[in-house]
Amino acid sequence: MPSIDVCFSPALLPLYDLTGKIAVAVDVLRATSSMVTALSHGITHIAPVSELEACRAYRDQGYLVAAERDGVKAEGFDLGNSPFHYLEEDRTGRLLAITTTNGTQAIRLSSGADEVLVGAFLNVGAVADYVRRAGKDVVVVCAGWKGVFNLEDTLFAGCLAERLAGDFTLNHDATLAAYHLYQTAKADMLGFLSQSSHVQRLERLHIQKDIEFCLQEDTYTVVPVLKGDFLVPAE
Ligand code: 3SL
Repeated sequence: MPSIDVCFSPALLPLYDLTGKIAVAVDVLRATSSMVTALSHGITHIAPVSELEACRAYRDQGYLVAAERDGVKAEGFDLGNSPFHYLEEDRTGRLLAITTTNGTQAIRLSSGADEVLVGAFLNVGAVADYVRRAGKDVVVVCAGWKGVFNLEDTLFAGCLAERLAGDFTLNHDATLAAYHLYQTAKADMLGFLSQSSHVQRLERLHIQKDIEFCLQEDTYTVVPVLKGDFLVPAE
């Protein structure tokens, strides 16, 4: 039976062997939630980029360019990092390049895996179906915050573990911790996360509606998969 493991921060990735495995990169608040929303609302592909300048350079090729640092839209970009950028305006047929503080780094740093998927609560059921069909070991790569643990990505890992229980073994300590945390939190995730550092950071920036949106499960069925430098919807 394949297993699901959890890497609590990209800084811990050197301790994980991703060979032959599927990495599910997650940054619930808000990078991977925004990407899932973008691909569900007409963006055709996404370039996840680590550096601001490299991201901005995509504009010359006709891309929308999005950038966030410390929760705030970076100067000189079209968009920041809110899922509502793709809900409140029609972006059909556009290409997107995006760089964020943690999420895009987690995706790039997962590239040693056989496949890199992008997960969020918004598409957790679709991700579960995809990896169940693939039948390979899974590592959830939590984006965390600047190298350290965060609660919201860990809750996603626990939620995915719950969806996969019975078909995947959960017997890694990190997975068991995430699973049990999710059991405690799932009835009221917003309440559970209310004292967490990134929720407080986003609330200081008055982004409450993004938090509530990103904590919804199974809104979308798209599974973004990294093909070369680009995230595209899985077939
Ligand atoms: O760290 C990241 O990649 C972002 O998702 C952070 S924020 O939610 O846009 O502040």
